[in-house]
Amino acid sequence: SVAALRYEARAEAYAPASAARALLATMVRKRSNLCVSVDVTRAADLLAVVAAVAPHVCLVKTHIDIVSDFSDDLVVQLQALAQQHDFLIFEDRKFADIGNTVSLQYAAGVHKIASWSHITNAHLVPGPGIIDGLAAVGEPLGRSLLLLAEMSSAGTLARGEYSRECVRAAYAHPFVCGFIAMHRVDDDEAPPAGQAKKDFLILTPGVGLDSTGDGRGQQYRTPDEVVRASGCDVIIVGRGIYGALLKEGVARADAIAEVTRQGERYRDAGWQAYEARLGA
Ligand code: 5FU
Repeated sequence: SVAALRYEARAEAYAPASAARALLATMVRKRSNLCVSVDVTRAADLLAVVAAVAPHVCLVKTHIDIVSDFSDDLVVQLQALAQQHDFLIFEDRKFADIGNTVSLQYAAGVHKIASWSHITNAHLVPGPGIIDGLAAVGEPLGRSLLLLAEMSSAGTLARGEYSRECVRAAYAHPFVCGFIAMHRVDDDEAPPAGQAKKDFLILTPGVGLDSTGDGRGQQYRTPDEVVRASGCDVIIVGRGIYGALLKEGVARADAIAEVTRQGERYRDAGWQAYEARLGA
């Protein structure tokens, strides 16, 4: 399993210009396998959270369609922060339509996701044409795609044979660099005949140190369970980091300071779990 290898040893498995390789290099430089998920609805809050945790993260995950006051300027400012603090951007768009439609959704519309998001993701429900549609837009730009092989939510239908089908599709399309998954799904499926085992990145949401769920189906595990015990590569943490900003009666400066503290805490926990995995 690639889980036994250091991140730096795995970078060469990916095309030199690909987002996946850039992400591994960033993880090594910053000693961070933490992706912050910033699910706030105001542009100013999004930028404030990102600025507060930027030194501690390798990746910033957005749901750009929840930002009520979205403008192109938000993207410009997010990109400036990415440059300044050395992180990549992952729009968690979860594409799920036919190839032709997802090409348009990825390239055009209000958000023009492909123009700024290094990594995005898709469901395999429509079949492999969705990968071709996204690759037509993203591959020339050096973008990379994750397939949702599993989800963190209770009762998810993405499991078993469906998850293995995602691994098979990933072997067939070099645009796919890995998976959203809860464990090393790529170890569950042998490579296609005549092909060597490939390196895939596993990015894992549903990570929290202080809570086991949110009452709406989200299920949290600790960085140690996710990275050391389950062999995943990147922890994705949302409310565990920016939660203070949602609390009534907390002064904004205090909330922002807490965001920084939590970012540091999850970065340390994620990296410790990775070091423990290598030492095992
Ligand atoms: F694909 C998935 C999944 O299986 N679970 C998730 O929670 C994505 N997510 C996203 O990760 C979800 O849409 C949120 O953006 C984020 C988790 O946020 P939390 O605040 O840490 O629960």
